[in-house]
Amino acid sequence: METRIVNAPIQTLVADTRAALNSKGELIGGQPTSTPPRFELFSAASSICSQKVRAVLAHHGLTYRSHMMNLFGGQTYLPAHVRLRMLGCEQTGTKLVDRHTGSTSVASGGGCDAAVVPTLVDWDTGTVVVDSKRICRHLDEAAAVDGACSLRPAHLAAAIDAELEIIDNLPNYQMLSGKPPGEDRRPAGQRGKNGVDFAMGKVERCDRYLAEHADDPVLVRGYSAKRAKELSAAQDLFTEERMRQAYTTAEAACETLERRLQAARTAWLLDDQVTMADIYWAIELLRMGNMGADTFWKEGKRPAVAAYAARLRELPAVQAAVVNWPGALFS
Ligand SMILES: N[C@@H](CCC(=O)N[C@@H](CS)C(=O)NCC(=O)O)C(=O)O
Repeated sequence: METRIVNAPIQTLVADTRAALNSKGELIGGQPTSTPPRFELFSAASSICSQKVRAVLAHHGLTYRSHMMNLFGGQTYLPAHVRLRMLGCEQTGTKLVDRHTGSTSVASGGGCDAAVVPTLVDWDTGTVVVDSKRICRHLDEAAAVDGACSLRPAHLAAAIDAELEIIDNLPNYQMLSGKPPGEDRRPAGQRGKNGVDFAMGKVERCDRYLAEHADDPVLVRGYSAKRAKELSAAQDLFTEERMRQAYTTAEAACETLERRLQAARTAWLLDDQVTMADIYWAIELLRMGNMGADTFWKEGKRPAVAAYAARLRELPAVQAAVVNWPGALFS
C-alpha cells in the first residue's frame, strides 16, 4: 500500500462498527460460553463473497459472532466499517481498487475495496482479514490443524487456487445488476434493473461520505477509491456488448466445468473429499441458478454440471450458509 494509514486500535474499530450497526452480533455454530469466540464476521446475507466465508465456517463447525449488514441499504459504507477494513486492506499488500473489472477478485480486480463485505476479525491473532479468498484460507488453516480435514490439502493447493481464481473472476456483479442479453430471467426484485443506477447510487453515497469526512484522510482515501471504482462500473460494465460478453464468459466457464467433471475420476471436482473448489462452485452455481442462468446446464444441456450443482446444494455447509440463511437467495 502507498502510505501507512493512521488508524485506531482494532478493539475500538470493531466496537465502533458494532455500535454503528446497533448489533451485538449473533453467536453461530456454538453455545454461549464465558469466553468470546475467536472469530467475528461482518457479512451480508446475499453477498456471494460472504456466503463463501460462512460456508467455510460452517464446514469446519467454527463458532463465530455474526453481524449482518444490509448491502443494499449501504451499511458496508459506514465510516466505522471502512476504517476497520482500511486496516485489513493494508495487510493485503495491495493498493485500493479504483476501477471495476466486473469480478470480485482482489488479485486481478486491481486491489482492495474498503466498503464491502465480508470482513473477518480474528481475536487470537488480533487481525482484520479482508477478501473472501484470504479469509477462507485463514479459517481453513486455523481449523485444519496439521492439515487434517483441510479444504485445501497441500497436494491439491495449486489446483484449488486455480479454480478459486476462475470463480472469483466470473462476472457476478454484471449478472446480478445488469440486463441480460435476451430474456431477463432474474428474480422479480432484480428484473428490469440495468446496473447503472445501482452503481451510481454507490457513487452518490461516497460523495455524501466524502463531504461529511473531508478532514479524515483515511476515510477520504477509502471513499475516493470506491467512488472511482463504481463510476467506472456505471460507465463501462453494463452496456449491451459488455453484458453479452459477461454471459458468454459465464457460459464458457460452465462448459469447461462440464468437461472437467466428465473427465474426473474423483467423487468431487478435485478429490474424493469436498475441497474449497467445491464450496466455491456451490456458491457460484447457486447464484447463477438464482439469476436464471441455470439455462447453461438445464434440460440436458450440461448434465454433469446439473448433477454437480444438485449435489453441492445439499452439502450441509451450503445449506447452512446459503440455502437456509435468511435473505441469502434473491426473490
Ligand atoms: N474481493 C472481495 C470483494 C468483496 C465484494 O465485492 N463484496 C460485495 C458483495 S459480494 C459487496 O460487499 N458489495 C457492496 C458494494 O459494493 O456496495 C472479497 O472477495 O471479499
